[in-house]
Amino acid sequence: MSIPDLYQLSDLFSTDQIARRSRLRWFIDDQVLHHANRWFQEGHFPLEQAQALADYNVFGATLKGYDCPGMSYIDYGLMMQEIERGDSGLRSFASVQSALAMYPIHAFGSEEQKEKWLPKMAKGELIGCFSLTEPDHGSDPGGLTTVAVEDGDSFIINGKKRWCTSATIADVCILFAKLNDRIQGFLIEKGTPGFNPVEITNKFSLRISVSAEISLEDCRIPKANILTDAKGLKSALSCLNQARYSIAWGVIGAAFDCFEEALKYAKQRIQFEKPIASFQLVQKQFADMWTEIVSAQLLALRLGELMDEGKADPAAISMAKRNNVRMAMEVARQCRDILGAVGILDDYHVMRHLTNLESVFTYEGTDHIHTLILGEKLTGLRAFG
Ligand code: TGC
Repeated sequence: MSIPDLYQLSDLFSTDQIARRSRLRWFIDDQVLHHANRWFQEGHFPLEQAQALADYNVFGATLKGYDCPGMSYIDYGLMMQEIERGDSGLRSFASVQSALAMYPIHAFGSEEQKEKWLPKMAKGELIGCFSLTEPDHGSDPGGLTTVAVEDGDSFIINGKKRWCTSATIADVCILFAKLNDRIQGFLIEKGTPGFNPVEITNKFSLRISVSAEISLEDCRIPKANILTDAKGLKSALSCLNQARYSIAWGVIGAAFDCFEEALKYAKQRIQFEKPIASFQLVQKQFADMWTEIVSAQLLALRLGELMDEGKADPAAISMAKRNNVRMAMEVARQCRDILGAVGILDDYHVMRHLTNLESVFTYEGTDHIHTLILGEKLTGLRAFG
C-alpha cells in the first residue's frame, strides 16, 4: 500500500515534473539503493552513477544558456529529494556540482570561463568543487586566511582549506582567498602545481562522498582564472544559498526512505502476536513523522516558488535548511527506534541516513548559525560577530 498523498501535493506538480521524478526514482532504486550500504561500508564514491545523473538534467539544473537545463527551482528541488532518498553523499556531490561550482561560474565568471566549463559540467564530463571553509574558519568564513598575491600575469595562492566535497576528483575548484585583504573567488584547475587535495578517509558519515582538505603551496594560477565578479564574502554566501536550498529538499528524500522502510517493517514485525504497526505508540510515531515530512515538503515548495521568482530572503532559506534537516534527523531516529536492534544493521538504510544527516546538520551553515540568522531577522539584533 502506498502512502496516501493527504495534501494532494502531486496536484501541485506538472505531468513533466512527475514523469521526471519517476525516471530518477527508478534510477536511484535500481542503481543506487541496491548498492548504497556496501558502498558506504567500503567508503566508495560511485563516480559512474554520479556522472549518470547528467542524463536526468541534474547538473546546473536551474542555469540558463551554456547547454544547461534551464529548469525551475522546483524541478531542481524534486531531483535533489530523489537523489537524497538514495544517499546524502550522492546528493552532496550533485548539489556541489550545481550550486557551488557551476552557479558561481555562471553568476560571476567571464564569457570565456562560462563557455569553457559549463557545457561539459552540465554533461557530467567535468567535475567541480568549492572551497571556502578552512581548518580555523568554518562558521566565520569572513576570517579566512588563505591569501592570493599578484605576481606579473599570475596570482600565487597560499593557505589551507577543509571539507571540500569532490576536491580530489574535481577538474576545477572554485576557491575563495583574500586578495588585498578582500575575499575574492578564483578558479583553480586540476593538476595545478601547489594545489594539493587530500581525501579525508576516517569519516563515520557521508562515506559515499569524497571529502578533502587542500593545501595550497605557492599555487600559481593565470590572472585569467580570477572569477572577476566574485568579490567579497557576499558572493560566496550567495552560492551557499543555492546549496542550502538543495539541502532543504534533499533531506526530505532521506526522511522518506527511512519512513517507508520503517512502515514496511512495522507491518511485518510481529510482537505480542500482532504487527507492531498496530500498537498505539508506534502509530503515534508514524502520525508525527508524516505530519513533519509533509510540512517540510510544503515549506520547500513555497521556498522553490520564491526562488523561481527571485524573491527568496536568505533567512527563509536558513529557515528551510534548519527545519528540514532537524525534521529528517528526528524521522531517521524514530525509524531506527521502530526497527529496533536490526535498525543498526546494514540490512536497512536507516542508520546510514542517520549518520549522513549528522553531517548535513552541520555543513552549509550549522544549525546554530541558521538559528542566529533567523534570530537576527526576527529581532533586528545580531548575536554573532
Ligand atoms: P555579514 O557581514 O553578515 O555578511 C557579509 C555580506 O554578505 C551578505 N550576506 C549574504 N548575501 C547573500 N546570501 C546570504 N546568505 C548572505 N548572508 C550575508 C551581507 O548582506 C553582507 O553584504 P555586504 O553587501 O554588506 O557586504 O558576514 P559575517 O562575516 O558577519 O557572517 C555572517 C554569517 C555568520 C551568517 C555567515 O558567515 C555564515 O553564513 N556563516 C556560515 C558559513 C557556512 O555556511 N559555511 C559552510 C561553507 S560550505 C563549505 O565550505 C564546506 S561544505 C561544501 C562542500 O560540501 O564542499
